[in-house]
Amino acid sequence: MKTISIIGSTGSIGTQTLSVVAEHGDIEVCAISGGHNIDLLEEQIRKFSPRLASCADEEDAALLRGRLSDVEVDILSGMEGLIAVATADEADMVVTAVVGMLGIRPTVAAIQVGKDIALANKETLVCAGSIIMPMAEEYGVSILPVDSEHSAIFQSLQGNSMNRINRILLTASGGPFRGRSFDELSDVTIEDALAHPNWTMGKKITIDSATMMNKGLEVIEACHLFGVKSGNIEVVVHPQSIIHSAVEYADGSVIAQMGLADMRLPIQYALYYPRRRPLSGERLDLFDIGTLTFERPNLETFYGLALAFDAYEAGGNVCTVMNAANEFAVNEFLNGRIGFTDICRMVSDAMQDVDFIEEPSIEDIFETERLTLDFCRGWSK
Ligand code: MN3
Repeated sequence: MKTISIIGSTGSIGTQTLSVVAEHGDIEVCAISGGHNIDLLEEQIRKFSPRLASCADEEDAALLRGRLSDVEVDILSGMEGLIAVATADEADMVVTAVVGMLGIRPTVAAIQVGKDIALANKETLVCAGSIIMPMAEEYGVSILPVDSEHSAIFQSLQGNSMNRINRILLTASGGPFRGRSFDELSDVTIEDALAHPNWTMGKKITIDSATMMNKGLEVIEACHLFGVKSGNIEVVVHPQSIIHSAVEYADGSVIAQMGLADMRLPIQYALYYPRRRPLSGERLDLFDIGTLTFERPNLETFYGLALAFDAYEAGGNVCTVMNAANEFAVNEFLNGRIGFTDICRMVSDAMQDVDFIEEPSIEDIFETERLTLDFCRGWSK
């Protein structure tokens, strides 16, 4: 029986991971961590019986210990708790489903004790990919992508270990603002930006999809995961979200993975790799879909995507600056403090301002984050 731990169990990917686990009943969950939603965390602990759980702060942890006095479970909090969950002895694999740079330290800790990683936390690779990937190799751990596009690429690579990737076609839905000009986005509301046409996801990634910064982060994630240069990645806007991405080989053959937009599929593929298991739910009906369409992304409207290509090409700590500024700006937007188009403006300005470090260590990455957040707090249009 496989045993997993999950950091970020109460979020969108975390809850869907647990629903896959519940559907099959042959994976044990030894440790989970959540944020502030302790009602859901309590429910998950009662249902999945992990021996260790963690939440965001000590106040919540104390509350949870009281509520769960009838259950045998250790409850920790904060970064210490996250790392304890990520390195739990019995776990063969850690699902990293937290949002943001919060995932870096626990992911590093998990790799260093030899856990395979089902990676849903793309910010870790965006900021620290050049440290994480060689480290994974050194410790002999597999990094299995959970992001739907990267899972599609990974699935399209099966049986092709002898073949070089010519090009990756990274598909994007285009989000709720596809077809608009940059100026038309200046007064969109939080509700408009949260209305994603195809996928139900957490708030941060939904806003990232509306700016297409998400696709930018995914370009960088793909570069690290699959060892390609950004010049070998083509972003293809595909509004139906049926082709989840594709790989082109030397002979011009393009292998794609298709399916309905259901995150449980890439989650399950990572959990059971290389085996495929039955999964409940609707099946893809091509007659029902009828037409698949493709467009080039508009890099003027969605210049978050252009910024990500720039950041990757600049290298060093620039992706960290971009990511940290974006995390801050998205939060500011969600709290009504800045407008939608300010998100990419702030990110772009931060990328100009923060000092360049050629080969950042993990500590340099956090220092870069700190400097970037300082800059963003003082930012004005
Ligand atoms: Mn994705």
